Amino acid sequence: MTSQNSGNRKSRLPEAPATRPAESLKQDILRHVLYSLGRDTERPDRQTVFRALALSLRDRLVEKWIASQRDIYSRSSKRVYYLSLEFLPGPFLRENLIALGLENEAREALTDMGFGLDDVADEEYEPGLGNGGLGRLASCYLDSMATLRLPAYGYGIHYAYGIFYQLIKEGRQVERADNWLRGGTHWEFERSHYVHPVRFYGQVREWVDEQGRLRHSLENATTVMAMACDMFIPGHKNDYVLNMRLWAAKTSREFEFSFFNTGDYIGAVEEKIRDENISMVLYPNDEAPEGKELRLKQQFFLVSATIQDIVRRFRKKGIAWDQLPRKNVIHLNETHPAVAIPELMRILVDEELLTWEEAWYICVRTFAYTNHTVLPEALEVWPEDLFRRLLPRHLQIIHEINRRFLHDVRRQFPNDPNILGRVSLVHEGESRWVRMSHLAIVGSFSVNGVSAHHSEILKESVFHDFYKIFPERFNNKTNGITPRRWLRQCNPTLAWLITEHIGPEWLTDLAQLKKLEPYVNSEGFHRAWMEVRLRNKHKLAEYIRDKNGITVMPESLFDVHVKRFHEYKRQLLNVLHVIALYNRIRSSPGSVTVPRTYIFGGKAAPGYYMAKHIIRLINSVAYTINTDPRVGDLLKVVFLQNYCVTLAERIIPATDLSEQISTAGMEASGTGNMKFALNGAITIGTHDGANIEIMEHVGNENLFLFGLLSHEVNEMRSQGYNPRLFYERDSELREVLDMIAGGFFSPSEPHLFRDVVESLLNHGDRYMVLADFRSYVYRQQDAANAFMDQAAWARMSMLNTSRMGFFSSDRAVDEYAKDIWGVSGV
Ligand code: GL7
Repeated sequence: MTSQNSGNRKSRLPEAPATRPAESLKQDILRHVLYSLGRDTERPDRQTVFRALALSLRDRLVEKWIASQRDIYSRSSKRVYYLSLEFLPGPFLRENLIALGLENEAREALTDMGFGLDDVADEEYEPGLGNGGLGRLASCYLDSMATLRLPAYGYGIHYAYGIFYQLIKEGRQVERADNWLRGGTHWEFERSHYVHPVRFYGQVREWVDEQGRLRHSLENATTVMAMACDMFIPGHKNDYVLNMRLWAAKTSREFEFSFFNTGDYIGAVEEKIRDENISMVLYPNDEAPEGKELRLKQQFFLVSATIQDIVRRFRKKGIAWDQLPRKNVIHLNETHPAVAIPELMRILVDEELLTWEEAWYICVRTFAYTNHTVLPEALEVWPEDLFRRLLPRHLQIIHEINRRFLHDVRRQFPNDPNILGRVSLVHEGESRWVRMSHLAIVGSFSVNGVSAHHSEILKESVFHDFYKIFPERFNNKTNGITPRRWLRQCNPTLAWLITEHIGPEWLTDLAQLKKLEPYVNSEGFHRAWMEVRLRNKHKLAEYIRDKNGITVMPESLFDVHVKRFHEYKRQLLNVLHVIALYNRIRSSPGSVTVPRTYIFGGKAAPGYYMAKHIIRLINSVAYTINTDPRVGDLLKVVFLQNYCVTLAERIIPATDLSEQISTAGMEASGTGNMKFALNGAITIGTHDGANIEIMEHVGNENLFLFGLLSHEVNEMRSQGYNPRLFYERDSELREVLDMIAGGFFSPSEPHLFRDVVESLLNHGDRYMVLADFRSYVYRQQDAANAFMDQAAWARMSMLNTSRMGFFSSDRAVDEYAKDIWGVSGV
């Protein structure tokens, strides 16, 4: 239908637009197929169609982004800069279509061209520019900042290689490089003329200028250029788009005339390669920094380029420096970008010639810091020598910050001389280390943890001294997740069912899910709810059959443990229980009545021996159980390789039981726990991180908590925890451990897993696996019993979803905006 043939019907029908949105989208796709991708429009392949669709959406995003930037500028709003070494956005296509309100149009346009939207969307390869929860949180927050129309910018690094691709080969994790840029990028704009110099190494020159001032400058520095790559993050149907700016390293040589004059061509090219290495690869260590020079370089690279961008924008305003904190807030996502504090000091003191006091006044009103972990090995420190070599001026500035800080602390606590050593920014012992968390706390006006429980632990133990010094800085911001991706997009049929009953407002006001509660007693709603969930399980079962060749029963209890592999997350505790169930099935076949499908997924840091070994153990156990004819359909164990955002989107909507079983006091918050509960899975978990708040919201009767509380963990440790006692007292546990140690699951290498058992029995069981085993087994039995009553289970599931409104990242970001950043929507 075109607008010309409307004739005299025109008066009766609403005016049709010149072209329908679906038609105009189709024209754009075809135009990009031809002119941007250089392909024949007659028979484009699916990948080409995906790219052309992405480019068509980018066109729409950039228009809205320009308009949003103009809005921010004309209102002279205070800006938020969110600095993070990691972002884990996941695939963009579906999310952008939903945000732009173009899903149906895209489906129609593609159908017209002979393609299905789902197939085309599956062509997208996600950028894995983060390790896990911390990076994914940053992306959820950008989504919410855009939806709340905040004047915000995300800043990160454009790694050429993201988190490795995980293969499971013969039960073992094998890492492959993740060449996410292989197919080109379709969402971003590379700003090749938009670069900032970043300077490392060299020596500090001290000199006195004509006005008699002591000046510092860096001589013989190495310069690398940071090039901006911009990706757009749209708010939900609000025409507002913000920018995630990722810096890619480029050699400065190409920007210097001298490049052409050096005789040493190959030498120059080698230098180029070395410089551009800075943004080559994301470090794959979750919660345990590697301490490599290149990593510190990456941190400074992000910080220096970003601060230059911030300062450039601020200068355009032509207002005094002391207004900087009134117009800007810089948020540090963990300590990774904390070198921003001495970098801003350096610019203000060395380049802008402010006094130290003036500069410091500005700094501590500009920075805010979020802590995401209390694991001692994850608290970031750098050897002072390395710092001195790479960032000599910054180390001097850190020393001066420390000197003044310790001077104040000495005055505040004259009777506690030991406090100085404890809070110093530099750890002094046999070797000297710069403590990044201390720098971040001293240089920020706000320090927050990521769940109520975690924030208390920060105040009571990890940062207790700092809490005494700066009590007003400490606060909590419980994490949240975006309901657009983690319900609407990943579980469209459930989302549709919800919208059908309570309208679509929940998408931007998740507390509205409460309105589902009256339906909890409606039989029709029950049925529909469980049908959707079962359909999701069927789809996952198909995926498992395709990928792993294992047939699982969709009606069985899907018990899911997906997240990074780390001993504190206790995948080992889970597998001990799996083995216990297996033994029960073997010894008394009638004793296990609820068939279960165990699904594991997650990556281990490539150098983390025990985490990788546990992956191997799980795969060995899976093989033994899945091939044992006595087990049949009662028990299946599946390890899905390469857990990532895309895979999470498949698994979460199909989960019945969500495993959140970290040692109490060790998981700062968790966000996977929220994604599962929002989609109607029931949690089995410990009293840790955000599990506690989930329990407070969904009700103790709608999840299964177990195990030691964090103060009990500490008490047990300080009284001398003896894991052997649990082994000796519990015959079921003993049998399980003896089987592992005796090679039951590794008959060709009987000693293979002996060290796993030894870590529990002879090396202290740092993560209290044995102490929690029995209560975990009991709670698992409760879960199985509950699952037998499908109506009651459905009720629990619906109540979980309906009561998860608090865990929206919109709520979390709104709290950040009001309590910390002092900004509101434009
Ligand atoms: C983490 C915490 O471990 C996790 O509990 C939290 O939910 C997340 C986001 O706040 O941050 N800290 C951390 O270093 N990583 C996390 O996932 C990698």
